[in-house]
Amino acid sequence: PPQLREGLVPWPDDSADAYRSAGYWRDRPIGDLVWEWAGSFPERTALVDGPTRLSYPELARRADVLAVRLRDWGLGRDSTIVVALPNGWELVVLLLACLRAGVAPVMMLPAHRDHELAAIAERTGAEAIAVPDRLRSHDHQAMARRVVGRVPSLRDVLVAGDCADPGHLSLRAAATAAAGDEDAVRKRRLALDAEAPHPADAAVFLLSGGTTGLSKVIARTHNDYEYNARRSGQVCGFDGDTVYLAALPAGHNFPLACPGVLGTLMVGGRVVMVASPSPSRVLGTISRERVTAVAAVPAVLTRWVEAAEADRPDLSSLRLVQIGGSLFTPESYHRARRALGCRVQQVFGMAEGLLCFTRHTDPEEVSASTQGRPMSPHDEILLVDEEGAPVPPGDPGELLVRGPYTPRGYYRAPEQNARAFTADGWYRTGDLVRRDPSGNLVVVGRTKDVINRGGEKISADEIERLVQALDQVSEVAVVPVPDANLGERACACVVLMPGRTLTGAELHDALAARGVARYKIPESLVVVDAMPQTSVGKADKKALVRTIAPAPARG
Ligand code: J2J
Repeated sequence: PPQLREGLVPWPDDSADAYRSAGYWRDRPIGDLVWEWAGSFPERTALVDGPTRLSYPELARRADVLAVRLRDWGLGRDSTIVVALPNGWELVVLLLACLRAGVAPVMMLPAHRDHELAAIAERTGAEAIAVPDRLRSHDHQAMARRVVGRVPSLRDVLVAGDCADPGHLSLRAAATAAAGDEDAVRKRRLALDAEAPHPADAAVFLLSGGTTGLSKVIARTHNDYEYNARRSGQVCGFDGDTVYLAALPAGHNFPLACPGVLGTLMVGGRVVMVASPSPSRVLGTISRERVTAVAAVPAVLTRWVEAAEADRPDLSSLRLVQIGGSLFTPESYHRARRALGCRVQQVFGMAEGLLCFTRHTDPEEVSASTQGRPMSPHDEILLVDEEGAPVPPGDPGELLVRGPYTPRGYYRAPEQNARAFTADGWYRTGDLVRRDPSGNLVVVGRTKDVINRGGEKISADEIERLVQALDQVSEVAVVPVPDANLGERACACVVLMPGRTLTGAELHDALAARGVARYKIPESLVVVDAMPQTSVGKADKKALVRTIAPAPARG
């Protein structure tokens, strides 16, 4: 039997047994399902990307052809590849090929740059990196080449799109190579089945929103991630008539499997991929492809709602808009309901596992003002105070969670695990939550030091380390400031070295030159004479936030 990767933190046996006997864990690699879908839905379209339309059997054939090619390229059951592709059919075929071959993809974003790609490739020991050719004037191939030069484990660059460098491998050519006759297809399938990965092994790696400078990676196993997609599909009413639009970057857990792409394919629905969540692209695609379900973060949804109010596009096919990732107000909820004319579902989720959804049976008020409740009967949640003691009912507390799709530790990160997980395996979410009388959760704040920029999480510590390294800077603290469009954005507060200066533009250029993803670069800079300190001698971020964004005077 295949070995599990080292560095995974397994669930204890008694929990694993309980999840198996409840039918959550099925002990089948997700890649097995690809041919099951092809058998169950031989006539249906699985995937749409512009003019490309792939049936379920075609998707299965392409996944297998590419899986064998991955094997030829030396990638197998122990391998990891970094995937930083935009939404498109190549991303889905590569994901399924990886699941077939047992190669674990690290789901990253096309917005990531040298700094993030190198750190994650290093942490996971990735052997290859998959990138687009160019995107919005950025040369991803050249970037990938630089990253390969920096990270010893990295060997190959896989390119979706035009493969300019003869040393790089063309994903498109590999995935569209002829599958051969029925016999060839069957032989290939059997060969891959014979070397299927272990269902308790990592199926995909997801990035954590991150609270410390070291990037954390979450290993989601075949068992737990299949259940994640299947159960969320049940809760959200996905079925063969579902046409799911993947508009958020599919490297995110939400559009990938909550229920997302995987949850749609599992039930014979149709996935439509768009490479950008721009309102014109999204609303036009909804009308044209008769989309029934889509996920968004509040900052993105606001733009869709504004465009829908202005242009009155045909959204009659739409039945469900899922909204999650950052704070969503009841006002925004009601406005979206009116403008989109369909069900709006709040989702409070995390790449670490736990998913909470409002249900279609909930009263309107609950759907508008809560972030839902856990999807699995076996999700255990606990709200605790600063000492770790349970809070009285109705009071806010830090949310701790355990369950059948919430792993018990990060991958290869024992030190961080000691902090992020309790001794008995609870994951500390860093979210402050209260339970309302309906039993649903309301997110009221957080204890973790992150900036939630329109749903993208930025680790304050990670950016502080980068800014601290600049010669001009003596001390730095990165804090969230309110932003009308994004909810919040990052502000760097710095104490300068004597006689030095620093402008926002210089800070931006310095971090961009280090290959930091643009969304993580602080958009504002405040120079302070001295850093306010807490009683334990750390930067007092609450005081900083008060000084840079003074509360409006009450009249
Ligand atoms: C407030 N904060 C929220 C919400 C997540 C579905 C939906 C979202 C994510 C996600 C996801 C929130 N209101 N409705 O993976 O599958 C904040 C919390 C949480 C963190 C997780 C999914 N929904 N959040 O956002 O891993 O702080 O996942 O702990 O990116 O986002 O971030 P992430």
